[in-house]
Amino acid sequence: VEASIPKPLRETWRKLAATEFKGKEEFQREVVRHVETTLARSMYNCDELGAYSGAALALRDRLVIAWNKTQQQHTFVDSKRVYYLSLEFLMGRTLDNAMLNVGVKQTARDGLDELGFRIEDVIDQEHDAALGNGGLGRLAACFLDSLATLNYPGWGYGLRYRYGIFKQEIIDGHQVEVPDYWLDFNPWEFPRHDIVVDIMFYGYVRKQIEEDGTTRSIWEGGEVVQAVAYDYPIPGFDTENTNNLRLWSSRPASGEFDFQKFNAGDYESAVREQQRAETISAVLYPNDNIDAGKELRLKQQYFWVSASLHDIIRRFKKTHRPWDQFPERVAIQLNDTHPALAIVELQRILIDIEHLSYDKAWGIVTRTFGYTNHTVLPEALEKWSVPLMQHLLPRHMQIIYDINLFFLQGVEKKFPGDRELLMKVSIIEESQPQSIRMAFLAIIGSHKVNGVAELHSDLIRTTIFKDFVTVFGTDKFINITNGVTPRRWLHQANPKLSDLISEKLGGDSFLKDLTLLDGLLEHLDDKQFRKDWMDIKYANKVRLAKYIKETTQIAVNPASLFDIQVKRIHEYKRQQMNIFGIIHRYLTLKAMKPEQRKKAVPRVSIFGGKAAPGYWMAKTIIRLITAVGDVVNCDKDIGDLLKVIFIEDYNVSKAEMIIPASDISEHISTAGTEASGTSNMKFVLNGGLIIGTVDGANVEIVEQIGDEQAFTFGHLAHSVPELRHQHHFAKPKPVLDKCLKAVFDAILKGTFGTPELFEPLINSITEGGDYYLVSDDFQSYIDAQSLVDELYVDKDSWAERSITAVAKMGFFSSDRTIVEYAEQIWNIEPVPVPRQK
Ligand code: GL7
Repeated sequence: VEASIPKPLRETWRKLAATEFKGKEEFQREVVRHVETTLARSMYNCDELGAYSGAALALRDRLVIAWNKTQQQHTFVDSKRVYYLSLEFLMGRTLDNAMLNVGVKQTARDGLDELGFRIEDVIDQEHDAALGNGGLGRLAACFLDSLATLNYPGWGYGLRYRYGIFKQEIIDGHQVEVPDYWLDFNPWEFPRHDIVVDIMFYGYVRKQIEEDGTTRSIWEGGEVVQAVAYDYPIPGFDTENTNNLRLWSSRPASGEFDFQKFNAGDYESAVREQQRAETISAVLYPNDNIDAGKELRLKQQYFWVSASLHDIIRRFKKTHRPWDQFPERVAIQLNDTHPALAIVELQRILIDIEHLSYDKAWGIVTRTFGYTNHTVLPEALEKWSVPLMQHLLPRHMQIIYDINLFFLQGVEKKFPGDRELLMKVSIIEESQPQSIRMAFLAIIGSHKVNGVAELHSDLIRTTIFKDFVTVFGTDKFINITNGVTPRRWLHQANPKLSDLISEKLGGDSFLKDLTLLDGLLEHLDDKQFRKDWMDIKYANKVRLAKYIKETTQIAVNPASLFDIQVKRIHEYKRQQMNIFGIIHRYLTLKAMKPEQRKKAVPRVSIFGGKAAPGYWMAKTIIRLITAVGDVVNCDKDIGDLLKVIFIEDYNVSKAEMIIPASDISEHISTAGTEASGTSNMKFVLNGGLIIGTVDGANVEIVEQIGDEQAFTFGHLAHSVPELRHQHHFAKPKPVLDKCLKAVFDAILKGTFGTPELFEPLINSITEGGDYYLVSDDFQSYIDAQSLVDELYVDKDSWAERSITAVAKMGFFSSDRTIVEYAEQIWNIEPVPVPRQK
């Protein structure tokens, strides 16, 4: 408040307030001004990167005005806000999306054109903000877009990693990781050097008796680092509302390095301490659905959670409300268990610093938090060792014990004598050493727990969290099915299709109410419309084919069926089954007579995705894909009938080009393993059909679009445990499916190079219990693929399926998802910012 300008002077400010550029000339003037002054370049020295920088800075000025207004409005209305805590925000590029959201892309296109630049080339200069691994991180980014578009007061809180997810290079068929330093020039971030929070680690806890006789815990003597805020404006689509994403960066508490040490000549150790602090936010852990349990990761979690909570509390305190109103002003969503320490940290602040009673504090905590579970995979469920927690955060360890004790006392009261239940729901696992089950902590500290698709939410209620349903009842465990933002994943990624849909529906309202897509069904029989629809698909395939040619030198025919699987490489996602299927196809084609081959449907199988650097089996899968490509792509018998492509360094901006080009995409995880999947939604929204298992959100997609529009196969989730059991105990081993056996024989014969490379992959199926049930699902997969070939021949009915599918995708907008979170968990209302005339 003391920083605000005195009332009599405010008129002057208002007169001088920054304004938004309105037309082309104003935009151009801003671009040139930024190129010449901010960047100190000129028309003799302005390449595409210069043009990108100028355009980004011009647009950024415009975003900032709306952003400031939004924050002022939210403070003025004093509405309840939601804070989305996520260790990952996989944002991708900003310029194109921001231009479309604020409605200035055409202005910018014309303006840049006259300055000598093609807007597509300018957009292409931007480095992806790749602060995430996969679906979980991209979901957070879609949620930010929907929160802003729907005018909800919602902030994201995360970490400003210096290195995002690594860049993947494929060298001699192997994945090689290269660091992703993305901060060189980043016009989208605003350092807030005035928003700094001290964060402590280690130290000890001391008990102190107060004058009134109560004892207090003092945590002290630890190592302090500083968190500095960096803000990113998040513009909504077709609204003034522009929200904030705040990312924390770490630095030494002193700001500089230790001058005493420096002066004493110990320069190296002074710098080392500085680096130690900076290391906390240096790098994103590159694991998707795998918990590695590293100390630095725990440090990251506490650093981020503590900084965010201090910031949230500071904002709340400005309103001078009593503490019990905190949950009416603040909702905090935990994106997976990564921020679960926030529960403990808020409890600590309330009792140790604000001196609330334990019970009163705990009531506030549990009314504030909601927890989203994103996986049932055992290897992904976070557990922290008790000794590590004790060492790093001694006071938090005490509070976790207290939370557990009071919780277990409540359980014991409700279920007297049930010792087994107590063991099963205890936050502390009696392992060697003991460990903290973070999911249990998150459940106990939240008022709602949600899964991310119907099947997944059912599974968590009946398997991993079933004992908590016994304790808390069913109402606490809800489902909110994931969604994707149609702005980025249709309008931005596939402008031609978006335009055609607008033309048919008489406007672009479907971009804010995706259920309007069902109006397309009226045009289903319109021959010209079908043709236009398929022409756009073809054009998108040409765009991708061109990219493939440029990057791999392999020519693919855009008239072929494009079959795409792009996602993180993981055994449970079963890229190995896809490549085995391709080998089967190859062997089948090779065995045909030339005239028979002519009838085959030409196919391009496209893969993309990163393997976690330490995930050796995933890397072996990549190796096999590239090895098969090397043989198949230059086999003269095969020609255009089959091509196998691995696209290097799959990321958000590549997804925007790849997804609109699919005829078929693969979502073939073992039933019960993929919590939701979100690329399945993106592909269908762009008119591609899916081949998939009865897993994750595939189930609801098929329910919505109709099973004629999808190719499902494989065993169901409820049969999986029994099948695994059979694999484990079967003696003698069951005979392999004969097609799969032929595939393995070909690999072991050396058809794709050194067989030893690939033996572990085969052994995990033939000897290792086939945990992901590749052998059980293979035949059914092959059959589904044959049906794909069969139906693809009739282009007209294919077009009908494609249009029908898109028309029924309205449910999968992340806008619908966010409204459900807002109503069922957060209890927040939209606060629109009045539009500028
Ligand atoms: C994931 C799930 O694996 C994925 O199915 C889901 O779509 C996504 C968003 O809810 O969350 N869980 C997870 O740990 N990661 C995911 O992508 C990394």
